[in-house]
Amino acid sequence: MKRHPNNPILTRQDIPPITPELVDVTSVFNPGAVHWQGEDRLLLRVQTRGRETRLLWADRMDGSNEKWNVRPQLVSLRGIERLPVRAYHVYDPRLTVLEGNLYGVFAVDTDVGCRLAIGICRDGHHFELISFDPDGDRRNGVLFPERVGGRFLRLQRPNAQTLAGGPRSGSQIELVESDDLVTWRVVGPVMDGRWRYWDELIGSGPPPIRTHAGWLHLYHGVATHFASVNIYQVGAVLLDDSNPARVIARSRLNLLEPREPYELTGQVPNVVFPGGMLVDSCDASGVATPYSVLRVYYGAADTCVGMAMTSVKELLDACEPVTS
Ligand code: BMA
Repeated sequence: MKRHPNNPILTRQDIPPITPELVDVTSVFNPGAVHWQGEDRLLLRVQTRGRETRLLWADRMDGSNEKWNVRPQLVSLRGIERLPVRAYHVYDPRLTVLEGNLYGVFAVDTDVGCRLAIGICRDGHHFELISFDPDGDRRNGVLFPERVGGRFLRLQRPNAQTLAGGPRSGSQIELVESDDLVTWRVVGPVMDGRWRYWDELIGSGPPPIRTHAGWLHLYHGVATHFASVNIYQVGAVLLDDSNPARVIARSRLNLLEPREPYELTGQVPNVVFPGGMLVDSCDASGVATPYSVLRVYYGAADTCVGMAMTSVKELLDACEPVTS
């Protein structure tokens, strides 16, 4: 993947003050991305000096320079305040347009662990809560952009492991399905981390996109280096078109790793964390072609936002067949 020359494309200096909520913020990172009603948008995770999490929209200002205008209005996930558990942080949004509606899948930090929530954006700004996992510690939930076999599908990562220092993570991505986007049942495991290599712990990146070869999906992998340091990188996987629980091919190498100073140093060092991807063009049936250009938006060191470009062909070429 090729980093944009203007990286990092968004830093804390780009966040407009919203008194008293957002003044002199600490960081902006891990955005979701979407092409919605003719416009490109990012949904930014912003952290205050109180380590509170806020969400803000950014609208693209021009085609190629990666200049974004951050809206000076907080984004809410309405309904979260009515839950029986207290939600402290709503973060790492993944955005999907599905049957004409814009949805966000959010990680929610609560007293009882991390939960996945889905919101629908009806007014173009805020989200309304439509689904909240009552139990099960999970993160990195992403909705498929269409039904498969008549069902809605989501990838997610159960947090089954505790990292040195406390945070819960996991080494398996699983597929779940739903008839109504509200309640979800497990279909089965999709892929596991590869212990001792770049992707020991894993989690979905941006929502998968449909190509003629299958569902193309970016994920993040964490190398734990014998619990001495966590290095977050990006790789790709190709899932079967009609049975996305089946992996067809997967990248052996990572395709983006922390190398630039703003990725190596920051609040959490050595992190590139992909959450959003914009596809420049699709064919007449809405399927990405080999030459579709992909813009990948990622959090760098939990401090700022970077963009790296690639194409469907480059990602497919990087994936090696998986036999099982
Ligand atoms: C993960 C999540 C991400 C974060 C990453 C690196 O577990 O918390 O939001 O970017 O760790 O700190």
